[in-house]
Amino acid sequence: MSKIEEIAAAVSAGKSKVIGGLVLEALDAGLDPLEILNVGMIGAMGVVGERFKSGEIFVPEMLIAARAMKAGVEVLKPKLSGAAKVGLGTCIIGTVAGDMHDIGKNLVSMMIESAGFTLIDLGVDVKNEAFLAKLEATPEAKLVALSCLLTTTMPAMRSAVAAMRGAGVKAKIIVGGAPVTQAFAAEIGADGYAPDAASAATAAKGMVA
Ligand code: B1M
Repeated sequence: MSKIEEIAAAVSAGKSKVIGGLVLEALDAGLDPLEILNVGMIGAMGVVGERFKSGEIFVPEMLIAARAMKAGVEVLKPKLSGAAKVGLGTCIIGTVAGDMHDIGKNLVSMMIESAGFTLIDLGVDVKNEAFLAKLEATPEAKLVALSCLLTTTMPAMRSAVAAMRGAGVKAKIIVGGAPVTQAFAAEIGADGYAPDAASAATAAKGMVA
């Protein structure tokens, strides 16, 4: 079994205690941190999702796999995030109301922060009122980043963008997450969309330039 396969197996089996060591071994062996993340960890979460969909595993197993992924990302973090050279302004990020998924959002946070933004992370299940209150308290914010992982919370994303537009928020809005598409982003009036964390950082930089 290759090191990447070992990492993927540990993530999908939810082995939080061993994942850090495996990631370190993979880094020591010269493997690319992005390959470890994309193929080893994100790939494994895809498999976990498929197993859940087919009824092979249930929510607790998804949860322990998520914990293992988070433990692995912690070890990988220093290798993925570079030191920001410029201050691009403040970005407020959150997963929309009703949605508890945060692994993708956390990766986006990490990449946006290392691109040079000051990050305010409101966490998961963020209600429109919480976004608006933080925007009011942070009028200098240049960007709002919204994540959603469920088709059932896509309406909450639409509602969040509408609430911000209704309140006259000046900050640009970028959206993303597994069910979100460029077409949906345009339809709900977001300023930007990105399919993954690395392109979210690139898009974010372009949006405030
Ligand atoms: Co959930 N879940 N889950 N889950 N979960 C999915 C999303 C699902 C696809 C699984 C499946 O059925 N195949 C499915 C959604 C189906 C759908 O909507 N069509 C699903 C379901 C149904 C549910 C529940 C409803 C299950 C239940 O209770 N019956 C429930 C909902 C809870 C809620 O939110 N209200 C639920 C719960 C959970 C857990 C809590 C157990 C756990 C989350 C733990 C956590 O996040 N702390 C969990 C997990 C782990 C998953 C899967 C297996 C993995 C998600 C993940 O972290 N992926 C997922 C299946 C899958 O993704 N294939 C699944 C890795 C992560 C890096 O990817 O988040 O997509 P992702 O982020 C990507 C991109 O999307 C993008 O960048 C990242 C990559 O670089 N991105 C952005 C994300 N946000 C962005 C923002 C941007 C730009 C890009 O700009 C701002």
